[in-house]
Amino acid sequence: MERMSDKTSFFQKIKNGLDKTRRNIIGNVDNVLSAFTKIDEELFTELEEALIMADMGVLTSSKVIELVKNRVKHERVTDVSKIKDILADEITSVITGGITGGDEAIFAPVYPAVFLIIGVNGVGKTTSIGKLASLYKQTGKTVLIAAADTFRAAAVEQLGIWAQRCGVPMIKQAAGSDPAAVIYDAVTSAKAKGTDVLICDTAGRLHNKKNLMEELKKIHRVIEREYPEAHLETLLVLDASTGQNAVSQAKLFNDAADITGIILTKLDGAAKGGAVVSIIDELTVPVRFIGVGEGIDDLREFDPRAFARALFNHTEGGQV
Ligand SMILES: Nc1nc2c(ncn2[C@@H]2O[C@H](COP(=O)(O)OP(=O)(O)OP(=O)(O)O)[C@@H](O)[C@H]2O)c(=O)[nH]1
Ligand SMILES: [Mg+2]
Repeated sequence: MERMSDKTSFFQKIKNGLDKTRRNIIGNVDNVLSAFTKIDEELFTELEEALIMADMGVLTSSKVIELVKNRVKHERVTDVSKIKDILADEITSVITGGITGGDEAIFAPVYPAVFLIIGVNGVGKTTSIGKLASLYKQTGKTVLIAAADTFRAAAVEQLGIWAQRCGVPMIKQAAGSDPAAVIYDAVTSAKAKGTDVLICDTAGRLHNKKNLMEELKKIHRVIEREYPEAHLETLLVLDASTGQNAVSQAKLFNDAADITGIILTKLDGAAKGGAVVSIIDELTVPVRFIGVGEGIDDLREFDPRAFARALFNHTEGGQV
């Protein structure tokens, strides 16, 4: 459905977006490698620190270095200059590990589907919903949006603008009303119309964290009770530019909601993009979509192989 040039330009956006991250990772690694003439334990210790400095997280950095060490031992590598390629290889294997990827079909395991979009304030939930609505509409699916962030009046308005821009309907109620009631209305409407994808916005901030988590649980229960035949995806939005904070947020939200996937936003210009590697490695749920800008077309399905190619500045095109 997409033209090759669209894919290539999106790939280019990812590559450009990962520029700072790449310089951060490769720069740190180059600094270490240039200080060594032979491969020893100290080199590996410093390499591990370089990855941690690039926000790759302690667990993931240590895992990557173990993989590199094994390769070096197995292949009897003695040349320091070979380490960089091996490192890129092993980071790639962590990024692509366990995820098949490369599937051209747009993500939605079963229709009708409900996407519940959650995450802390400002990460890009509402914007991602606009982009998702457009993406599904372009593939011929019917989409309905639910404005269940009733905490701020402006939130409903902002989502309304996206709905209009995509030409999809939106269910809303007055600001301050019960978000679960909005969801109930939206489910009723989706069932009546036979909508393929219902996408629900939620608040990122309430009076306190406990309230927020309780509200998400309530919304979850309403969808499960009222629409058991729909495939429910709870997608957590994480801002890639916040580095390891994003990993902590995921752990926090996972306690309250059964997260089934991640939407990673703001990969354009994220200096702390090394965290993406640890998000993929440490979280048990897959990254489903990535955002690389504020425009309506700046969200795509995540393709781990293409992402790894973009990270290491390889030139081939491909869907990311
Ligand atoms: N550069 C860039 N900006 C983005 C991306 N996604 C979202 N944004 C911007 O991030 C800001 C916050 O986005 P929202 O979609 O309002 O975030 P939210 O999670 O809905 O925020 P709350 O409703 O306050 O919880 C906006 O200025 C968006 O344009 C992205 O992929 N790249
Ligand atoms: Mg919002």
